Amino acid sequence: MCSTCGCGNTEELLIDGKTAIAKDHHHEEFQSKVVSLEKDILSKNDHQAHHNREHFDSHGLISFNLVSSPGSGKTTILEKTLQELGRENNCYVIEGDQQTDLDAERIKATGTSVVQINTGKACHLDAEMIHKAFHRFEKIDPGFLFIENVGNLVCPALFDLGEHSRVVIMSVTEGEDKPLKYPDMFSSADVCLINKIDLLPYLKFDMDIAMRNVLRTNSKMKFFEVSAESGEGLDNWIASLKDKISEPIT
Ligand SMILES: Nc1nc2c(ncn2[C@@H]2O[C@H](COP(=O)(O)OP(=O)(O)O)[C@@H](O)[C@H]2O)c(=O)[nH]1
Ligand SMILES: [Mg+2]
Repeated sequence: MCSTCGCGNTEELLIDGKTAIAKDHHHEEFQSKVVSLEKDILSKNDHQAHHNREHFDSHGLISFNLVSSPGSGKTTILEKTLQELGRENNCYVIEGDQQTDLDAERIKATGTSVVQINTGKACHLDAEMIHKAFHRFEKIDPGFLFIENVGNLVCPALFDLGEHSRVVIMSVTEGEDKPLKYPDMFSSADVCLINKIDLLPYLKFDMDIAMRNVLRTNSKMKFFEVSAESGEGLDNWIASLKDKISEPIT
């Protein structure tokens, strides 16, 4: 169970394909306490996220929250993106993982300023963690801030970090059905990178079905088909980032 958002508290049983929820008195009382606690946590988070966004704006930073299941390629995409984007732009990265600074080390190797957050038992980053991490950068100039969230398609959907854009990454090895199974993550994002397209010849993955499934949760989603391994498609993604520098921050 997640120690922060209490996400393990909802009990739904699937019996013969139908959802059955235990309805005894104690359960309902417990559920209403959980709901009010969650509302409290989320409204505090939204308040802090609003503050973070103002802070990023005042520093001239465009911020991205990268979310995905573990292993979809968030760090590899970031490494490749920073190698190109970092040539002419200031880039900053906040790394989120339950344990280790392995990803921060990978980002540091690209020459980018990076701060690692270890969330311990928690399965997502929240706005307060980002606020504290942001103050650990020695110097901030206008440019790009990338936040790599904890690998998890569930809880990070609930927590606004103050980002300007939420980027969900799904890789072709995960199957086309993930947007249907984890709709909150896809409906809360505005950009979807479909990664590992170099592996398509070896898989049954159907790109049209995958995109249709994403669009069912979010009809406005903007797609990039990429391979962080071969570099295919990354130029379009990076060009879209460069375009943002000339757009007013919304
Ligand atoms: N074939 C292939 N492997 C990839 C690609 N992107 C990432 N990987 C591999 O997938 C694994 C997980 O990548 P990583 O970036 O650490 O994922 P994260 O957990 O989302 O940060 C690593 O072994 C990467 O080398 C890709 O485009 N194609
Ligand atoms: Mg990673």
